[in-house]
Amino acid sequence: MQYSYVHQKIACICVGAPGSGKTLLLRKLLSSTEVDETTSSIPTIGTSIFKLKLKNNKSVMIREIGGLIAPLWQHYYQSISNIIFVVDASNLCQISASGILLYSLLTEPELQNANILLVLSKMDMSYRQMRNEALLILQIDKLIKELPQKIKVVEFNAINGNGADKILSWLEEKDSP
Ligand SMILES: Nc1nc2c(ncn2[C@@H]2O[C@H](COP(=O)(O)OP(=O)(O)O)[C@@H](O)[C@H]2O)c(=O)[nH]1
Ligand SMILES: [Mg+2]
Repeated sequence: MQYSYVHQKIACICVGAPGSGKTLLLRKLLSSTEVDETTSSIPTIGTSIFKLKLKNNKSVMIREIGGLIAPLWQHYYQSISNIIFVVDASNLCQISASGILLYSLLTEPELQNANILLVLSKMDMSYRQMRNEALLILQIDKLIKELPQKIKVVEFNAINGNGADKILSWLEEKDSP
């Protein structure tokens, strides 16, 4: 399934458990203006598309796919080379659920050559020990060593936008042919 929008192909998807922070992350990347943190966002049912401006007049289309339709994610994998996987670093109770979603995504035959950006979100509500714990539970070091995909980890705080520059640089790097 190839989706075309304004003559541009979607090459990146943003996935993660419900409430992990995907919509707020993409909204924050979309606009450098402050996002009102008191507005609670509505869980994404289905998918939404974000067009982000990159350097050199380039742009990238990113499809957010809600965690509530995780069983349907696989229908959106075709021609996807970059995946942003969001994990809520402030909620370790949900981390194993995220792990299951991440592992099943990483074993998809269509995604063996994909670049994965693992975003630890809500870093304003997390702390170093929790972040380390999250990476340990997900066994990220092992995944990086043993899997064919290139996996990069970044931390993100939607309240002050810390980490947005790293995510944009990753998108710029992966977008260039
Ligand atoms: N404190 C804090 N809250 C966040 C952050 N990112 C998301 N949230 C909140 O977490 C909830 C779920 O976020 P949302 O982006 O809708 O998650 P999605 O279901 O993955 O799209 C919302 O109430 C957001 O305001 C963050 O970095 N810090
Ligand atoms: Mg959402």
